[in-house]
Parts: sequence; structure tokens; C-alpha cells
Amino acid sequence: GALMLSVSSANVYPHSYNYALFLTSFFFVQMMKFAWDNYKLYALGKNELRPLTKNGHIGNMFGGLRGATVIDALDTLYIMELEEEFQEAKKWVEKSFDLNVNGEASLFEVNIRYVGGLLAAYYLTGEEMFKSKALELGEKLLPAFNTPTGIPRGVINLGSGMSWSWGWASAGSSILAEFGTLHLEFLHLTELSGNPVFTEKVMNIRKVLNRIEKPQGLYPNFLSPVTGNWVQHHVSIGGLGDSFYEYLIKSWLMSDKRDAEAKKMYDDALEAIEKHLVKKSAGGLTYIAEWRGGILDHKMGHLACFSGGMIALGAEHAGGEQKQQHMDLAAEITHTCHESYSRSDTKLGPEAFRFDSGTEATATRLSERYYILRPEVVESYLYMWRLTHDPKYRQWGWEVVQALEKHCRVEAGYSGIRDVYTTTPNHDNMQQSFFLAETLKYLYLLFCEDDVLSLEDWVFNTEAHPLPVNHTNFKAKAIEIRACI
Ligand code: DMJ
Repeated sequence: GALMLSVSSANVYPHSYNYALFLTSFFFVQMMKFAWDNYKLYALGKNELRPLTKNGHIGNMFGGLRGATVIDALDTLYIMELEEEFQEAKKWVEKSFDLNVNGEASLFEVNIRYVGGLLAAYYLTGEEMFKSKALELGEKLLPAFNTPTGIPRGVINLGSGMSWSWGWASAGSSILAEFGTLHLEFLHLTELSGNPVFTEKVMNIRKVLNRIEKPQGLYPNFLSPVTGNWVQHHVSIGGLGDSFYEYLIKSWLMSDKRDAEAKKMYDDALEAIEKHLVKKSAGGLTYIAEWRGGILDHKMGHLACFSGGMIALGAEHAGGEQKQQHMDLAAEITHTCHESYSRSDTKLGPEAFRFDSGTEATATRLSERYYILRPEVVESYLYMWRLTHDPKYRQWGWEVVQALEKHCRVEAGYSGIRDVYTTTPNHDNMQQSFFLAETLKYLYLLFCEDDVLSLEDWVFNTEAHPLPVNHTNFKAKAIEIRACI
């Protein structure tokens, strides 16, 4: 409890600060409880809560699977020691989570939320039930890889095994951030099942990527699973590209730094990004632009804001000059993302912000003004805090909490908002499952000590589900988790 914190950090923080920290962590636990209780009350068994109309939302990403919020919330409930709520969630998984379903599922979303959530729940608790469901679900994803190149298609019917590409993705292509965000989970599926097939599938994706030529060393977002060629030269560290880069550096870290190929791919990709996409605005803000066949689009999506944390994580392990250089870059990007929040009326950031015709870190289009409870900015605050201990990151995290309470908390949960530039309520009536998996988890960890899910022993998948690093003993049953407070 509180005592533990004051004793263990007595040398680091003055006593009053400890007490403030204790209250802060308590606050996040209450936020999580509020989000969970309302989901449970109005939407248990559906995928997400609609907090204004007080009902459930199913959506079309999970192909008949239900309980996205339950699976996404499991590890957060567990680490926050919300014991009763964790038991409720576990019971639902045990009794009601049905894997024999039909419908169009996103391979990527099912992997990061369901497989990742179940794996993390298993590693944290040692409960076999989570492991066997993760493996059973993993098996159902395999038919998506039956393509001429082995690059999986984006959509799969979990019942029939039929797979196809997203209708909106150009010319039947697969998306970099989707097929490039399977590696961490699939390695664990092999580890836990003893079946090499999962690892073979993701190693083959890497082989294809290494073989093809990359324009200026950059990775375009669309690839044909039939020919293995790029389909369109759009490059982005935000949506459609983002977590591919994240999984390169994290694959290396998860392998206890043995997977040198992943490290090299990460280093090379980052070098190309630095050279071609990193820019500074007239007002001195560093940002990462998007690239369309050689032409820059001076825009950064909220999704791209995870990159501050990723670059800091990589910098921590870089040598020589690069260490400082990359740490500075990470801090600058995180600063820019903070600016995108602080320049809005709600102190929450827009879906995308621009740096053109006099604009600096603000949205210019009506359609880009929304905030849907996304985690990327607080995710970067957490990594920056853990790696620098600059107290401003905790202050910035606290600003987010105040804004969430003021603008997103409604009677029955938390809701996204349609326009961050107005304080008139304009809720979107959706409590996204990643709010419980990621946003609240990262905020909580920001105010915990560094050894709670330490970056040495765990990597977070792109939905913030912690997976153990190889050296921590993959087969560990319940891995001991130090409490936050
Ligand atoms: C989450 O599902 C994951 O963080 C993913 O990497 C990106 N989109 C959402 C959160 O914004």
C-alpha cells in the first residue's frame, strides 16, 4: 500500500510528493473502475460501451467475437489490483467468450486486442485458461497467411478460414501496420504451444520485406500479398504504418537483444525516416511528415505520437552520439504532441494536426478535430518519464486526466468527443476498448515506480498488453507483479 511507496522511494521524493502520488494512483484506479463498471452494467458481452445511450456496441472489426472490452481490460484490472472486477472479467472469458464464430474479422485487431490481451492475462496470472484460449484463437488466424507470398490478407472469417483484403485498401493490398504487427504475439504463441508455425509465418513476412527494394529506404504502407510488390508509395509513421516500426524495436528487446535482424531493420528504417520525414516547423516544433510518392504532406496524426516513446526506447539502447541525438528527437516529438493538446480548448489533442500555411500543431480540417480516447500521447509520456525522469511528463499526464474528467466523463462511462476545439459538449457516445487497455494503463504506470512492469522485463504490445522479455522466463506461471502503491 501507501506505506510501501513512501518507504521505497523515501530517498527520491519528499514525503508530501509520495502522498500526492498515492492519491494520484488511487484516482486512476477509480477511473478504471468507473469505465469497467459501466461497461459491465450496460454492455457486458458486447464489444464496447456506448456511454450516452447506455448500451453496447458490436462493430465490424472482430468478426463475431465479443467482449473486446473484457479482454482488453483484463491486465489493467489485474495490475491495478481491482480484484473483484478482474474476477468478473475472468469469469466472462471462462463462461461466455465464444471462439466458434463467423464473420469478417480484422487479423490485426484480433491479434493485438484478443490474442495480446489473453497472452498478457496468462503471463500475469499463470491461469491456463487464458493460454488455451489464446492458442485456440491463434490457430484460427493461420488461414489468412495462405497467399502466394505468405503476406497475410487483412480480413479473415474465423469460422470458414476464408480471407480477403480490405475493400478500401488499394488493389487488394495488405497494410504494413497490419501484417507488420503480429510478430510479438506470434512468437509467444509458438513458445506456449511448441508449434513453430506461428514463428515461421512472421519470419517469412520479414523475409519478404527484406527482399524488396524500398524507395529511399522507406517502407510504403501497401503491399500486394500476391506479387510481393509495393502497391502505392504512401509512407507514414502514423496510421497504416505506425506499429510496424514499433514491433521491430520491440522484437529485438523481447528477444533479450538477440534478434539482430530486427534491430538492423529498425535502425535502417529510422535513419530513412530521419532523413526524409522529420521536419521542423517555422515555430520550432519537430514533427514527422507523411510521404506520398516523394511529396511531403506536413501532417501528423495522433497515432504518430506513439513515436516519441518508441524512439526513446530505441535511444536507450543506442550507442555513442546516436543515444543523445535520438533521445532529443524523442523529446521534441513528445513536446510537439503535447503542443497539439495544449493548443486546443479542451486540452485534448485532435486526430491529426498540420504544419502548413501558418498552422502549427493544430487541426485545419473539420474532419480531423475529434479525440476518441486514444493513448499514443500518454504512451510517449510514460516512456519519456521512465527514461528521463523529467517531472514535466507527469505534469502533462495529469493535464490529460483533468481534461478527460472534464470533457469525456459522462454519466455512464467515458466518451470520445467530436471537436477538441470547443468546450460545448459534443460526445461521440463510444468508450473505446483501448481506453481501458492502454490510456488508463499508461496513465497509471506514469505515476507508479519504474519496477511495476519494468521496461527491462516486459514489452508492451501495441495495445499495451505486457509480454515478458525472453530472459524473464517465458514459461513462468504467475509472474510477480509489484503493486503500484
Ligand atoms: C489501438 O488499437 C492500438 O494502439 C493501435 O496500435 C492503434 N490504434 C488504437 C489506439 O489508438
